[in-house]
Amino acid sequence: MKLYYSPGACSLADHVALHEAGFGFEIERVDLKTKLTEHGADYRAVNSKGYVPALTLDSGEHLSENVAILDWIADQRPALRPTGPLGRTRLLEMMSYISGELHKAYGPLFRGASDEDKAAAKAQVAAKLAFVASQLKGAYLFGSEPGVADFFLFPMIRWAAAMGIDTPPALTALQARLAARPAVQQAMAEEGLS
Ligand SMILES: N[C@@H](CCC(=O)N[C@@H](CS)C(=O)NCC(=O)O)C(=O)O
Repeated sequence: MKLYYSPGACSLADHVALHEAGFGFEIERVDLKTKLTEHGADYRAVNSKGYVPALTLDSGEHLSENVAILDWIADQRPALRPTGPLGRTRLLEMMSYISGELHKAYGPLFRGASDEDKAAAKAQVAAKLAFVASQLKGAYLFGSEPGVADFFLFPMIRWAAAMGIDTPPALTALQARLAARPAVQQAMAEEGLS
């Protein structure tokens, strides 16, 4: 199995999740500007959308989209998702929000947007982080143990801190708890972030 990533990008969520799940896997860095991997291969042959993450399974099939990859990991390791009859549905509900609303709201902050547009984007991100914080069911999103939805949040809370965006204390605390976990530290070290 191989994860294609860019240091500190949203692919960090999948990197953490794979370590938390206890999988053995390789990683290959992608240059998001040239779309070449660290071995000089054309990343578009793996993911024609050109963005990270992508996960190549042992079968040779490629998965893309954080929601799909994280859901697949949780399917292999159900301890990483909420329980109960609506457990998977609640997980997809939260991860769809993180992907389609929170992640998307960062868009102008990663592009050459005007100062006005960047300020508006920061306010949008802060509001969406506040909504996510209001959904915590304990120390983590779905209770006292972390799961794939928390790992999805991890890079986004890091970006908020780096960009000086207001982050609810509950999410800052969640981030600190995740950062102390060996799987997170391993993923960070492998991406050259620590
Ligand atoms: N919907 C995609 C979005 C992935 C995405 O936006 N990845 C960013 C890094 S966080 C990227 O690779 N951007 C480079 C590009 O779009 O060219 C997902 O959730 O997997």
